[in-house]
Amino acid sequence: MTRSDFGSPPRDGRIVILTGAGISKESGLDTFRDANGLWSRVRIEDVATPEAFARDPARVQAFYNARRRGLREAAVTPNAAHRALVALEQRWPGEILLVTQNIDDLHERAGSEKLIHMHGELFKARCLACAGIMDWRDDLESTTLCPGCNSTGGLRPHVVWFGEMPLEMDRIYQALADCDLFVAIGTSGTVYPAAGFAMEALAAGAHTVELNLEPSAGPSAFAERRLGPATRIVPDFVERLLSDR
Ligand code: BV8
Repeated sequence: MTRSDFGSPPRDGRIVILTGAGISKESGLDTFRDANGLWSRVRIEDVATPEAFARDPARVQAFYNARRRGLREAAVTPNAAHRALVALEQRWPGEILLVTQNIDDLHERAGSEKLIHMHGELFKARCLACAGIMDWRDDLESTTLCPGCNSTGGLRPHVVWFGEMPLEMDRIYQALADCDLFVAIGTSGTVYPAAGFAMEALAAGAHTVELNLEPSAGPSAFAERRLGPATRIVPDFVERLLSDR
């Protein structure tokens, strides 16, 4: 298969999509670094590191319990951008992989199947005692019993904190090395290793596209940029990709 030198990928090209908090913003979930984002209200060091969990587990559990309750709210549903990515997965003839930094479940609720949650999932818990990973939609406390091993005090959110290894990195790097088109959607490009994926794809010869409300940080590895709210620019982009075939 020949890779396109620029512009959209060959008809049966391989696509890797990376999403961040911006794709869920219009579904009512907070981003992290926007004006009133999550990190403007709490410090990463207090709620999103293993050291924070060891120091004050109740505070960390409370932070994720509040976000889990928020994600359960009826008003929080997938939006047109999530749905456009499902249409692309279902109608694109080549391989496609959706990598999300988000821990919400909006991509799977929209119908995405070829999906990797590289930073874990808010509706999952992990037991430090038995390493079990289980679906979990309720609050977590230090007194919560692990249904797998009946121990207490060991259940944590199945979420990748700062300083921890993101999930399925080998599979992600292989997909980046093989892809013809890389699309980053709604991410500020400030958290590694995800922030380095565009450069990895570019180095592998892919066409790189950023769909964002504002341009992401740092030197750009993007050959193409489209700015606007995700619910408008993602459906437009997918429509153009599918009509160009
Ligand atoms: C790692 C889960 C080794 C938790 C998250 C010192 C010590 C240890 C590590 C480091 C260190 N210094 C640097 C590091 C690396 C560190 C890092 O990058 N730190 C940053 C702060 C500098 N990274 C790590 O620790 C990672 N692990 O390095 O392990 C390693 C190295 C290489 C290879 C393998 C292993 C682990 C990082 C994971 C941390 N966990 N999330 C939780 O969710 O609570 S990261 C957190 O930031 C979220 O997951 C989020 O997804 C991610 C990135 O944020 P964005 O999604 O981009 O959101 P943001 O608010 O920033 O931007 C929103 C964007 O949307 C904006 O561009 C905005 O314009 C746009 N937008 C807004 N509205 C809309 C919109 N776009 C479209 N439409 C709209 N309507």
